[in-house]
Amino acid sequence: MKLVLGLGDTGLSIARFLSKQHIAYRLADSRTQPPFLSDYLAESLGSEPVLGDWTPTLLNDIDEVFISPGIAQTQTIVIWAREKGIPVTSDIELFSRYVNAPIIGITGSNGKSTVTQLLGEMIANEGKKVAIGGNIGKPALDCLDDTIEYYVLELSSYQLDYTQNLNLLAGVVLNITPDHLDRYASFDEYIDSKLSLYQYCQHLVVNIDESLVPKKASAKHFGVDMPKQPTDFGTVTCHGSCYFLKGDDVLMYVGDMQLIGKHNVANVLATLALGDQIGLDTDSMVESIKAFKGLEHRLEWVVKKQGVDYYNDSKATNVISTIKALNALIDQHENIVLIAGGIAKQEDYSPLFNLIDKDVASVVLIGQSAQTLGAGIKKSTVSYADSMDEAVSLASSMINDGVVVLSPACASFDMFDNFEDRGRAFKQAISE
Ligand code: UMA
Ligand code: ADP
Repeated sequence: MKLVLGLGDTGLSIARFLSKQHIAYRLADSRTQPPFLSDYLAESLGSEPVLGDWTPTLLNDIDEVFISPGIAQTQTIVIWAREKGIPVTSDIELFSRYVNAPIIGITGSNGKSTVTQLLGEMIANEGKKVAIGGNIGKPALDCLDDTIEYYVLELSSYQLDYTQNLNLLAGVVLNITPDHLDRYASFDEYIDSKLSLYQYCQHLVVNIDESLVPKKASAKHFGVDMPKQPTDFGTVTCHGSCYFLKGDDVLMYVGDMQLIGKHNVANVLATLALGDQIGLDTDSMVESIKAFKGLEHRLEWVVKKQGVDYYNDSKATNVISTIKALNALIDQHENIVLIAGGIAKQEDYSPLFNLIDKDVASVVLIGQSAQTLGAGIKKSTVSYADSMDEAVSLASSMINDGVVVLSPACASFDMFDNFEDRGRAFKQAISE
């Protein structure tokens, strides 16, 4: 019998899949009210789930554990299973055992969802049937369908940690910066987790600007400078205008894409390199880039109101993503008011504080880290708010023309269900 751990999106998708395959399983969740309990019961998927603290008896008669990515490897149930020699497997590996179309895997600390979505749109633009899933939101097993020609999967380090076998047609580790350090014993362990993706790839895509990713002779490279090989992707700036290049060939004017910021230039280059590795047509990829509006909550332009542009970057949950967002906006606007805060991660916030002190007029801080973050900002004006409504109202009162951006550099769970909920609260507050 199998043991399914967790009854969130992943656990529910595994339960549905195993039930369909008539594979016997027990399901357990350490929470007494897991998110999808009512769906699981309503669909009569399996036996009564075991809820509450993990117990060793959960492993009786079990030959494999299928685990949700949110359950850390340090949890007792994982330790007990490993002591008994029972394999602990991700939904991604289970998916790969049944899939019969090529998979492209995308990981990295930031930019995964943007690259996953854009690559999916490029493949669809060539008239191919494509499914987009994984950490981006739709569990991989929910995407399984015999008519699909390509799967594009966003893979988190948590999913990679529980994966031992996977066959990827192509894959990329976009970048590596400190994140999720509460889950890893060291930054090196997190780096190894991300880099593990490459061992599963037939075709590799490597970011030459990322020093933590080893260069590989067989890989296709991308980076913001002029490409060194005719098959690599990069950019060139000519009379102040920047262009995407493949080798020496000019593909398009960077200003023709709707996304903003240098980080998105890197994301687009990575996507071009992946598309090229799987044989997509260059002109068609360029069309897709021009049409791509970006994803909600990622430096998303919301509205211009009384001379102020509002941007929702709620997905920025770490320092580097907020730095990238600010740099993109600083390039275009003089006055910036930043709304940030939430649950701070175990990382060094000083590069963000320095950038704020240099280029951001005012900051409004929310959430449990507000006072700690406020103490690090020395020059810019700092205000505090207890709710998103108050934060937006304060921010709007501070500026007549320029930008108000929500880019928290923190997780959202102290005040919101998730980053989407936080982004929606921001947009709602603006509309009021
Ligand atoms: N949990 C328990 N007990 C359990 C099971 C889970 O306490 O028995 C807790 C976990 O510790 C965690 C939370 O519940 O805090 C949710 O974990 P989960 O694994 O049940 O989450 P799912 O609903 O299955 O969603 C997961 C991904 N979540 C995580 O990795 C935390 C989703 O990524 C992903 O979209 C979904 O699978 C489909 O593949 C979200 C995420 O935040 C967006 N990912 C992290 C990120 O992007 O930074 C890695
Ligand atoms: P992920 O799925 O890895 O979290 P997203 O594409 O959803 O990545 O973007 C998350 C956040 O990170 C956004 O707020 C965005 O502004 C920022 N970001 C996107 N791409 C990059 C990048 N290449 N480097 C740094 N930050 C980025």
